[in-house]
Amino acid sequence: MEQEHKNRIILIGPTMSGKTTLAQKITDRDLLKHKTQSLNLIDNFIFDTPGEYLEMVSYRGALSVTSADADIIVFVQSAIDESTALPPSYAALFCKPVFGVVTKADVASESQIKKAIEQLKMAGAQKTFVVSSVTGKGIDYFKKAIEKKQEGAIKKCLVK
Ligand SMILES: Nc1nc2c(ncn2[C@@H]2O[C@H](COP(=O)(O)OP(=O)(O)O)[C@@H](O)[C@H]2O)c(=O)[nH]1
Ligand SMILES: [Mg+2]
Repeated sequence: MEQEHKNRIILIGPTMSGKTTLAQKITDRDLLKHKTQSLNLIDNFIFDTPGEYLEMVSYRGALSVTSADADIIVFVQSAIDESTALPPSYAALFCKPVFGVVTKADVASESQIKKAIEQLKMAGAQKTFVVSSVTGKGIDYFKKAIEKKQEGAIKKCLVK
């Protein structure tokens, strides 16, 4: 029988996009304040990754390998970051549900948030969320979404 377990997520996004702070907020944990240097599995359900794994193309393989152990891929984009390191249609590589999270909503304008959502959609995120890890806005909604069973997970990648 297949073992029931809590969905595991992997946070993927550039350096400073707010991945570690988001993981901290979701788990109510005080994580180390220093920069994320390596892959961390937090509370056995969140993979926090260094931004370099995305930014440096030669490291991207590490994200693909780790994503095999995740149930949901989560792209993270800061609303106040003009650029994005997420390649167009990046989600297609994972063959799994891909969510997108816009962080830093507390310090962003409506148009910045809108642009960040667009960037996540361009990267292939199927569902998007807007949060602030400072005020807690949107965090509970996002937490509930990742706890849901991901039935009929996206299998588009299997179709040639
Ligand atoms: N205002 C605001 N700052 C945030 C938020 N999330 C993260 N930050 C700040 O953004 C910086 C980078 O966050 P961090 O979680 O280390 O990013 P990471 O490199 O993606 O792990 C830190 O100074 C955080 O305090 C947020 O929702 N709002
Ligand atoms: Mg980090």
